[in-house]
Amino acid sequence: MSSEANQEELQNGTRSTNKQGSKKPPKEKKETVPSGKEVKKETKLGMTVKKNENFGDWYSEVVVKSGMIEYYDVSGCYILRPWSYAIWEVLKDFFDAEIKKLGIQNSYFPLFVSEQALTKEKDHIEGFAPEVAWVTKSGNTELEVPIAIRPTSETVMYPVFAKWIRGHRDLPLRLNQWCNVVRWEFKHPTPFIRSREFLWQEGHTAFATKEEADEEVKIVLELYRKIYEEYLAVPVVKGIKSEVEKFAGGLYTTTVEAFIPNTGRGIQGATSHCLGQNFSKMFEIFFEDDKGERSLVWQNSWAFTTRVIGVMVMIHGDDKGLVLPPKVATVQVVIIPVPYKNVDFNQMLDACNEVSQKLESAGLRVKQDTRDNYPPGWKYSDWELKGVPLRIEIGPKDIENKQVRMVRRDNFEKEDVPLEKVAQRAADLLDEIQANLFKKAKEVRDLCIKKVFTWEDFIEALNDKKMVLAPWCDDVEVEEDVKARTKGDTGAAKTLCMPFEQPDLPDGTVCFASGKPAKRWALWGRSY
Ligand code: 86X
Repeated sequence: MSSEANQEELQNGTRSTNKQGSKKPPKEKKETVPSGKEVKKETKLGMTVKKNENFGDWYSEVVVKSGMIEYYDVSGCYILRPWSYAIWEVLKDFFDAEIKKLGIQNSYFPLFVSEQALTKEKDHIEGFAPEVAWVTKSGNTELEVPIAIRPTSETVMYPVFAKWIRGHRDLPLRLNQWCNVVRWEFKHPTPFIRSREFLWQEGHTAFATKEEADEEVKIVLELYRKIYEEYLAVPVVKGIKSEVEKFAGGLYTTTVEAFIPNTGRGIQGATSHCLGQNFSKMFEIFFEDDKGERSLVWQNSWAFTTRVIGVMVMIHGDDKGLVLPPKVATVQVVIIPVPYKNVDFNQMLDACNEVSQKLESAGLRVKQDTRDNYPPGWKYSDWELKGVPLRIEIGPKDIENKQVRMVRRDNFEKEDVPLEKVAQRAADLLDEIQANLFKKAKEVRDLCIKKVFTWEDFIEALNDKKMVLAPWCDDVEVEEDVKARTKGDTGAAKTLCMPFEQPDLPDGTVCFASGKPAKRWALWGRSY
């Protein structure tokens, strides 16, 4: 992977050799120089791995070289650099404004959980216990009692819910927090997709009635769909999790499921749970209704995490690097002057400034790359690597003709646009790029859903790296059985969800796995 030195160079623009245009630059390798010291050779700046040839390496390379991620010396932890953190901020701003409209308030609860609180609710914690990280020392002194770091905040928040909720006037109680959580995963870590520390929002709400809770679950899930489809241009399937796959502590779990065609794996995008009264029983969260009767509250919880960024990278990235949907791109348009030998560079800069101002006035996020120590071609590759949706080139001919050249990152189409139309055309092109990225991703995704009725066809589709939509009896034992029968080195198949949008299920249709009467269609697949 890229050396630290190179990342620094990308940032500071200090490199002057090794143009990206050169066909076969040296791969990173250690060399012994006469002094006997090992010297790390410069790593190539552009992408060296092809998405379809080695997807895992391609992903690692693209998140680092685009400037999204820096590696860190604690396994499973990554530095989110401005190039990725800004995407998180766009999504955060959107979601935060939406939940505030719903009457949900932000708050902040502590990072640490006492052992007593964490283990109060044993069934919920049981399977997760190995993932909990503990603080056991301060300096060299053992703590009297170890303190856990939150893997999720139910056990932090619900004891105080019990304290705050007395009567029906205290309801609904609807809180959210933006924070980090730590889960000491042992599966292979992947930036954004599976990390030991990640950022999320977690919403925790309490209602007097199940109907209110049900309603909120749906509304929040729709916000998650919008994050994926309208911001990240990633198609998702909305649905409900099976008994096996739902959050065990809750009543039911709804989900948005994405799919990564290169690996043939589904990936849980975000979840919105109705917890029912399970947690209110355990944490004794009662309220007195208007008739003076004591009842348990109905609760929900819901979250989306920095994983969304990884899904977006996997879906849209290509052999040249990152491809950012305009709605989340920090820089939507990059302007690059294309000077020729005898041309006054200041005149070029004036032209760039003029275009930049037009675009900024139209509300677009613009960057001028006027570094004079890189040739234009090098800059093109650099911004392609970083995924900027639209490039504007301005050369002497363009200035003469009162026009600019626009080049799309999604399909590399070029067009010349008259100066007086730049703002409108750039805005329109960004909309087209956003729409096109979603359309292309959805076409590919739709081709990855195979509808089957029999076990043979199910296995065939699965081995063909597809998701499988199959009529199912919805029995827990049958899902466990399918898992057991598909267990291999690529991982077992499970239900991703039962889509809300269900195809017709004619009377007499039987389950693909058990032959029992089918109750509904379920979407199956291998998954992350
Ligand atoms: C499940 C459930 C739920 C609030 C959400 O999905 C939305 C936001 N929480 C989270 N879950 C755990 O409960 C859990 C608990 C422990 Cl102790 C752990 F180490 C890991 C966990 N992972 C997931």
